[in-house]
Amino acid sequence: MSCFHDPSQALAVLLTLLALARPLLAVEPPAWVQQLPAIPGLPDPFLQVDGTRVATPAAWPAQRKHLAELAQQYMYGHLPPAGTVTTTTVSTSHDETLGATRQELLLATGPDGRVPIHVHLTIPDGAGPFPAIAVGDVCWGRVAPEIVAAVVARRYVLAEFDRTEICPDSAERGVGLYAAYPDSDGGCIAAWAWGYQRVIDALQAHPAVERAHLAITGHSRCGKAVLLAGALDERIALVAPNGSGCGGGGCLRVLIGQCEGLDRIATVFPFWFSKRFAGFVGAVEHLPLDAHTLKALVAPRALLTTDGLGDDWANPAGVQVSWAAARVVYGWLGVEARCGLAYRAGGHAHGPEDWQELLDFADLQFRAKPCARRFDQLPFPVVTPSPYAWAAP
Ligand code: GTR
Repeated sequence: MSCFHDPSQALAVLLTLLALARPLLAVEPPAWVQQLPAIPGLPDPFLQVDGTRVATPAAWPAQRKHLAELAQQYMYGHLPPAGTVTTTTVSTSHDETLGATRQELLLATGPDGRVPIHVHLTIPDGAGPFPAIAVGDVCWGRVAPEIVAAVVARRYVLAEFDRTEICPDSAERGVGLYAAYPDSDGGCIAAWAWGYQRVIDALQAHPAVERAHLAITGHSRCGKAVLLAGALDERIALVAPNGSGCGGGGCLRVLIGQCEGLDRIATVFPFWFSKRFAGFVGAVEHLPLDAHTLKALVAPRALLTTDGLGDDWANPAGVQVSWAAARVVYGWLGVEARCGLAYRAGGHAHGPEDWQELLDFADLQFRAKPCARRFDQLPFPVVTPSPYAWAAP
C-alpha cells in the first residue's frame, strides 16, 4: 500500500528525487543548448539579434520584440493568438456595507468561445471610471474581505478570476486552452498569462474602468504568469508579481540562500514552462535571458515586485539583483521611478501589506499621489562583484 493518498504527491516526490540526482548522474544538456553562448552573468538586455547593442531609445520597441521572443522561445512557450472575447453579465448586486457593486461576468474566449473565464468585479460607488487591478488566484480563494475593502476605499475596481479555468495546474494537456490550441508550445504560465490578457480585453471594454490604468497582480506561480503577461502586453500599465521567485521576479543565475533554482523548477514543474526550458537544467548560463529581461520588457510601464523578506524559497535577495539590472533599462528610458520593489517582514503569502504596497505604488503611478513609502529601498547587501558588466548605451 502506498503512503501517498494523492498519486500526484508521489509523482512530485519522485520528480524531486530525480532533480536532486541529476547532477550526480551528470546528464549532459542537449546539443542545441550547448551551442547557445554561455553567459555566466546576467545577459545584456541591450544586445540585439545582430550582435550590436541598441543605440537609442527609439530602437527599444524593436528590441522588446526580440527579448519577448527569447522569453517565449526558450522559457515559457508562445502565447496563443488573442482571438475575440464575448462578455455576458451573469449577475449584478450592490453591497451597501462595502459601498460597491459586485458584478459577475462570463467571458467566452478562445476559438468559438470554448474557454470560459468567470470574472468577479467589485466596483466602488461614486463617479468612475476607476483604475482596475486584476488577480487570477481565485483557485486559492477569493481576495480577503479586508483587502477588498482597502481596494474599494482607494477607488480601484478589483477583477478576480480563476486561472485554472484556462488550464489546470498540472501536466494534463487536452483540456482548456490546450484543447483549443493543441499545437501550442506553452506551459501553464503562458496559458495563465494569456488568461490575464483576456481579462484585460474585457476590462478595457467596461464602462467603470479606466483603460489607461490597468494593473495585474498574483501570487507565487501566478506571479510568474503576471510577470510574463505584463512583459508581453503593453496595455497593462502596472505589473505587480508577488512572491513570484524562480521563473518570476527572482534571478535565475544568482541564487541566494535556500532558494529554488532552474534545475529544480524545470524538473519538478516542467509543465509550467515550454519543453525547451528543461534543456537548460545544469546549463543555466546558456539561457539567453534571466528575470531582469522580463522586468525590462515591462519598461517603460510601471513594475512593482512585492516580496517577503523571509520568503527564502522565492529568492527575495535575487529579486533585488534582477530589479537593479532592469532598472538600468528604466533609467536609460528616463523612467527610473517606474521600476519599483517593496519588501515586508514574513514569508510566502499575498497579504494586506503586499496589497497596501501595490495600492500606494499604483496611486503614485496613476494619480501622481505622493506617499511616505519608498520603492527603491534595498534590504539585502548588494552582490559583489556585480553579476553583469554591461551598462546603458
Ligand atoms: C512552490 C514552487 C514555487 C512557487 C510556489 C507557489 O512549490 O517551487 O516556484 O511557485 O510553489 O506557487 O506557491
